[in-house]
Amino acid sequence: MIRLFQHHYVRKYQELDGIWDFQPMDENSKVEDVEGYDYQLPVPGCWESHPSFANYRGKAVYRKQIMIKNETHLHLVCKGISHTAEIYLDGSYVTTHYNAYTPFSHVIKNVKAGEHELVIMVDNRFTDQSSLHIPNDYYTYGGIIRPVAIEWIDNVMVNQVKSVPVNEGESWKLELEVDIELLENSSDSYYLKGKIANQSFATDIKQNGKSKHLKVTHSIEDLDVSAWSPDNPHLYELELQIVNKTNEIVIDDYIERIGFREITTENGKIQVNGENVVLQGFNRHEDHAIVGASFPFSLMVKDLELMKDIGANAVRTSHYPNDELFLDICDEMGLLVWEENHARGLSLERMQHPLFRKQCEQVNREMVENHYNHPSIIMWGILNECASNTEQGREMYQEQLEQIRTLDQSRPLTFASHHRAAELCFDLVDIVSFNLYPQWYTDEDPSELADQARKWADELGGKGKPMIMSEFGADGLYGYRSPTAVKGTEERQAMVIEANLDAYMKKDYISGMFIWQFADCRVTEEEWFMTRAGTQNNKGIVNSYRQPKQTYQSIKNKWT
Ligand code: ADA
Repeated sequence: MIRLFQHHYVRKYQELDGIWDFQPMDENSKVEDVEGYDYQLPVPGCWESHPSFANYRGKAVYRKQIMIKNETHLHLVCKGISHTAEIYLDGSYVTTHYNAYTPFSHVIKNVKAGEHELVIMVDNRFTDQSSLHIPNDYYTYGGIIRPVAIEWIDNVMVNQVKSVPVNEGESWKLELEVDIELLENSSDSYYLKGKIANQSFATDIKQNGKSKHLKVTHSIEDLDVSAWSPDNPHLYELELQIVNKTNEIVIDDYIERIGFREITTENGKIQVNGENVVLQGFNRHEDHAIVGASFPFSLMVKDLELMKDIGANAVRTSHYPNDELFLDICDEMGLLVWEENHARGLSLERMQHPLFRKQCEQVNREMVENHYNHPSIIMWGILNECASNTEQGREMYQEQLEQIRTLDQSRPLTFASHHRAAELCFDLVDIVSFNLYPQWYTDEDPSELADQARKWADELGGKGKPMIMSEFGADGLYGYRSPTAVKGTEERQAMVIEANLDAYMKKDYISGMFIWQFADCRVTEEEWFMTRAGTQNNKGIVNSYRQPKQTYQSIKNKWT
């Protein structure tokens, strides 16, 4: 399932969920060298779910036959392939994409009627071409982990939509920026027709010389709509159509769901529609013992239902952009989302990887452009625990924050820091966030440490800005119970989390707290097995099958 609602009524599309042919490949071989396909694997899915590939790190090919009834331009939409994809149609190279966690698409022009062979080569190795997927405290799975779809496109398509809701007192305004792509030169002219709530509009699409991308901006005023909020997450369907002026035929359409809300950070607090909110939630990896990083809809809902049951109102997509379906559910359930770009714990040396800047630029762009319209996303985060304590690191933080600000001026920005007094980048963001683990990695008192963190924030460029405790928690090995409450027991985990929550929930200057972490997750064996019992990060409040640990109930008692 690609979205939670019908994304097109006019544009024909087909999701390619199903069984694909699969074959692992030798490191040095090429797609054309593959002689036969011995396996069949589900798409979407991680190859680790198959008994023969539970631990496979390498290259592999997926193959699917597709049927095209009439010649068309084919828009191939991939929501996430882990971590590098090389795509071929009928043996011809189409495109390459790096990064497991961002969607991408590609138009293949003039695909003839008949049967075609779609082949996707997938690589999850940690090579020198990868600056963000490295051995880490989470697992880089392999495979086509999120849905793939093909769409039939005429000569013009809606490529992207950016919508910004603006509160005008009695009513709302929706500012739209629509990117339209012309695939062929044609003498036809078009207009854009739209509909939302009680309003319809039509506006000209001005062609400008040879440009293939046309921007249409339009404001829809006086919208009589109910605001989106965590308690009442009202959503409205925005329907856009491209119409041929000569014959009034609708050539393409695009449906998006809009929630009317504004996010601000004033007086040291975070507001949703002017009302202060305190975020209480979880850091969540897209990881599950059975499905790895490839979540079916029902398991996404399950995670969010568990979070709501505990009394959470927020989730941080640590440490990468999530599947859009998850965001659709958050929109519908009223969860507040901190969506984060992809990076965890990169030293300055790692940030100086020759491809780091380029690969981050791409993740940031693909994250913001594709997820722009989700009302649930209330802030963007970047570069978790990287080298924001160095001058060279600061330059890269600045560059990325500026990039995101250019793409989106409607949301506050943050990053999670563990550098304490050595932090150099708090002046660059709207919200300051601390990853500190009192009572776990240190013996510090959570209340005193929070006060100290507020002082660091104030002294280091974060004065007057909202502050979030973005990570705290403790290991709790599921089922390990002991009256000694030694580190690693469920008892100890519950004590640590309680002590942290008791401190943070009393502090007026804390605008959010995110427990590390929602569920246990697999970590990469290389470099991590020695510090992670069972090659897992065991700080989940539920285990990797979502069975609750002791701490579940104690958090729930505090949050509900
Ligand atoms: C860090 C990091 C997390 C995780 C955590 C831990 O703060 O951001 O990804 O590794 O520590 O469990 O130690």
